[in-house]
Amino acid sequence: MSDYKLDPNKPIDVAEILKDLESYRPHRRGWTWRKPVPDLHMGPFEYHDCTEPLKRSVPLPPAHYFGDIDPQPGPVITTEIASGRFEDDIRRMRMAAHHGADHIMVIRTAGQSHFDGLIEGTPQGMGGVPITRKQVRAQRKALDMIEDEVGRPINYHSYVSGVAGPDIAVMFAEEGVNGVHQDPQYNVIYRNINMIRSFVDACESKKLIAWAGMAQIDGAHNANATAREAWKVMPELMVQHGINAIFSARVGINKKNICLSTVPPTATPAPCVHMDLPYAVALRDLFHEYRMRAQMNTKYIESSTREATVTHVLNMFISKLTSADIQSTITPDEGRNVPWHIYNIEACDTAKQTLVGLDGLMEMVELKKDGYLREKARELKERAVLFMEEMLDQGGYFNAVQEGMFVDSGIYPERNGDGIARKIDGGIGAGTIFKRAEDYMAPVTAHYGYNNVAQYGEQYKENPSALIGGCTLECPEKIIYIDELDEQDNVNVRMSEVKDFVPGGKQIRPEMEWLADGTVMLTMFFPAPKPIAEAAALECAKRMNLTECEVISREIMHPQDGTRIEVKGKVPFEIDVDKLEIPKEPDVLSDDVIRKDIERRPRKIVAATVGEDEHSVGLREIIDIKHGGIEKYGMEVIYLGTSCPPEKLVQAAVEVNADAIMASTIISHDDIHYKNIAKIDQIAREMGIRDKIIFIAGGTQVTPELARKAGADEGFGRGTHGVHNATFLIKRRWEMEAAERAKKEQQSGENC
Ligand code: Z98
Repeated sequence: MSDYKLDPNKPIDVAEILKDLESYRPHRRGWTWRKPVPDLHMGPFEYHDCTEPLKRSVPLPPAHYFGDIDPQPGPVITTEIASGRFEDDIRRMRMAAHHGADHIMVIRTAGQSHFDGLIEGTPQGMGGVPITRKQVRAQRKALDMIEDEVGRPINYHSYVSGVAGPDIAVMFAEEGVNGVHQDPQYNVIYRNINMIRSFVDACESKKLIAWAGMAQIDGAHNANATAREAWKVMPELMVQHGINAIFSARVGINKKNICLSTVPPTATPAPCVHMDLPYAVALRDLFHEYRMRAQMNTKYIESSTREATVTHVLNMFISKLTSADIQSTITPDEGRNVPWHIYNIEACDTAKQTLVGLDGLMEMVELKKDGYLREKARELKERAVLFMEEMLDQGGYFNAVQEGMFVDSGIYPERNGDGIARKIDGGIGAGTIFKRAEDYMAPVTAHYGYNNVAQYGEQYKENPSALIGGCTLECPEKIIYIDELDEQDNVNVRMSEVKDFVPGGKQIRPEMEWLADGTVMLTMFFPAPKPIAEAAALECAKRMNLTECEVISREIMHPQDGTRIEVKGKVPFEIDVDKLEIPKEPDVLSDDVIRKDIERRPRKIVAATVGEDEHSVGLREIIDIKHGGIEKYGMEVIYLGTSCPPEKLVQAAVEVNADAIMASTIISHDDIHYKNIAKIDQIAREMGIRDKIIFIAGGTQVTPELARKAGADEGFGRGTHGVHNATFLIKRRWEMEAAERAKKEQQSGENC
């Protein structure tokens, strides 16, 4: 067994994850909700609806002002990851987990619903990944390690849909998958799978889902994504939710794990909240025993990340007002069909930021109990009830589907006649359902319905697999693990093709979805109408030597005066990491540490621009509190102004007993800046204070090495901020104090 462990300071090693998969067993089963911490104190703040913080994570960008806190909101956060190569998705999962995702949904390659069995091996996917045992096992194994690293369980999820639904459900139960979409209506309506087959299969699938404690999400959102006018199917959506929810509960799934796939039915520029909120309220009224998974409406997703982000935030406002349990973060990638790392992560951050930003909202506001909101919600519920009554009149669900009642774009009871009609005896798998024979027997766990095991003894009724010493659910060693079947299309071949680019290695290429794919995105603006701008953008990308260039987004700034274009393309080279000139990261202490040290030992600093130098702007930036200068830490700065003679600067330092001298010089003609630095050093020596005082020099033309050579303790050039100076002043004083202590100890040693 490989003893590979994730090292927080190293890239995840996918090759290690793939080792010994045949004997890997998942750490746990079942879905995990976040743990609320009602009055959570983090940094300077108190949170009201946040959950247990993570052990390791990447906080939101401004968090460094507040001690790098990373509060985690209440809802589980989903990200949908499936670039087509599961091995690359493993790295993305780790990034997403660090940004707050605890529900990793793996989108299947388009149309896996039509496969009538499990697929083995790990072929490359299109628009998703083929769901196979090896792929699931590898990703669950990686997530087992990632969840230990971040300190929170991560729910792994995919689909139990299609003709092979029950086979997939068994495999998922065996492999520790924690959440699934399961809804027979999806198969019927969108994949034209026979309805009797779908509903019978669903019994088996749901039984397994119940046994493994998975969370289940339904497929109702697809009506939203399909209907010509998505907001008009609201009553029908409630019916679809109702059918799958009660069906699942009857088969035995805990209602707390039955989730409705809810979608705000409108999109910009509709008056979204006005239309979506009553719908969300109606859902909560009808389905208060169940959970809600809120997702964006993918029908209206366009390629603008800005627009998608605002829509996402508006959607989450509804989620917050109506307490969604799982928040999806489906990204504008859906609109561009470019499943890229950065957009998964950005959308997770958008969710975290919005939901934490709305923390405690419901302590301050309340949804009105009467008026438009409640009347509209009631109207929607009534329409849903009428829909169900008509279904009964039709003779039940199957007949209603046959009559085209579903995904009709009229708001029920209005009908547009554009619904999706399916035949009861038609579709894939029609005629494949037979009544179980008298002597039918399947000695397996989590099996639905008549099983004829009592003949061997009553004790087997609850535990049929005891007859064979346990099935694969109890005895995973009975699982037959098949590695790769296709010699060309498999993970080993794909990884060997990019072996020179293994993360952490010597060669690197830009990447958007697959290791070393070389893909970059360029944003451009042209003062021209869209067609010209598009063509010009492609031409630019080509002349920049990018290959496979494609426009992925265009936004009109003005029909004639300007267009914004985003282009993707590939760079035809790689970069040798060893040949890169990597500048040293500036050394900075945290604001807290600096402040505390100033409290311990107050500092006075004399500062001026020296010689005949009137350029004070840079120095003021370093000093002034308004620009984040060193005053903000409580350092007292005695500013002597511009063109200060070196003697005067040192004299002032003596008079006020300063901790440090700060000299700024911009003029560099005849090396006057270094000459003045040398002068200050010289005078300080003559006055006997050089070994007690810190002397730093700065200016746009100052190079640290040359400033030190001229006599300063340190030099600061272009790009310096107050914090860099403050850090140096503190650290140098620590060194001086340590040297002082060592000297004293040595002296007292000698005296003994
Ligand atoms: C989501 N953003 O996951 P095939 N079953 C159900 C589905 O909703 C889907 C599939 C199967 C969406 C993603 N949903 C779209 C209930 C897809 C996909 O093999 O393509 O049919 O599986 O919420």
